[in-house]
Amino acid sequence: METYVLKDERKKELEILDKAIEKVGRKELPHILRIQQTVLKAVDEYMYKKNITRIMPIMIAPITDTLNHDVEECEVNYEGQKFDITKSMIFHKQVILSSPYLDKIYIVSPNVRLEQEEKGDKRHLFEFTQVDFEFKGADMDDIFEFQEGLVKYVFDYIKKECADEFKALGIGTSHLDVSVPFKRYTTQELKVKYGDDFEEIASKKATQPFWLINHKREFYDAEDLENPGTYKNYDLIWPYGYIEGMSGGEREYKYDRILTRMRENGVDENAFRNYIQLAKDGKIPKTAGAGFGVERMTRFICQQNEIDDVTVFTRKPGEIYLF
Ligand code: ASN
Repeated sequence: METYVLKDERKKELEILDKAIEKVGRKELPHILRIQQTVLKAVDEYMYKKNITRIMPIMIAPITDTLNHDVEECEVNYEGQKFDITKSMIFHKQVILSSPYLDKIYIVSPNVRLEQEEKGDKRHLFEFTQVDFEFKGADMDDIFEFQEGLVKYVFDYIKKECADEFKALGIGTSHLDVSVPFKRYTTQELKVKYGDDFEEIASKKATQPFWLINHKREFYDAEDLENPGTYKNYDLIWPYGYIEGMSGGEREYKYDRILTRMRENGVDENAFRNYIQLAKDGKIPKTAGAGFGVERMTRFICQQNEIDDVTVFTRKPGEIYLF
């Protein structure tokens, strides 16, 4: 009996193996990957021209992003110390900018977030890469202008460089004809208009990317003290139903504000004691920044049904993984 079960399980596994190899062998894949490669090339060029310093990613660290939703924990023990696997480099970005010699930085940053499986979810991978940037002294308007310039630069570049790829994928490029500045909406106004699913509905109706401002989320995004309960943070929403593609904010950087927000959010202060110490010593500067998902941008550009369509190996939550 036992051997039958084993055989059955093995049979299932071999079917999954076939599927995994079919996924690697899709004829669309090289075109999608070429477009993604061109995105990264254009991003690097844009950053280089703007004199933004590229930092190499950190993959494990004693602190990482607290996130605003639950994911499974994954810790690593090394030399008697506990490390988390990077969920985002938000705190590293702030610490890097404590240097008097660095003002603007970015990282092509791999992130691991062990998301729960959700039915119909087309936009999460449990590991992905974001282009994560942070600027000293910047505010929301600076980030909007910067990112609008980046999106336009990347899309114009792709249209020029990747005509053959779009032809091979059988899609046009009119969704990449963006006009800046992008429209700005607050979460409150769209909620009144469309109800709880406002992000998805507004994205489906839109034909241009737009900003969605004011989200109640992680402690490090700055609260607007002139309008308590509202926040100086933002998402960039891709149109045609592709939803969130980037998020960021002005940051809390003052000791008392960081502590207040941590306490409101129930963050473990002991785990963050060295970060808090830096804030107490006035070493965390005023900054703003954001990060956009590379695979999400690729999915939008290539008009793929779901985010896992742009990966070589499946990283969709809830699957069985062989590689
Ligand atoms: N990169 C984002 C930011 O800069 C944070 C995140 O990925 N959760 O705000």
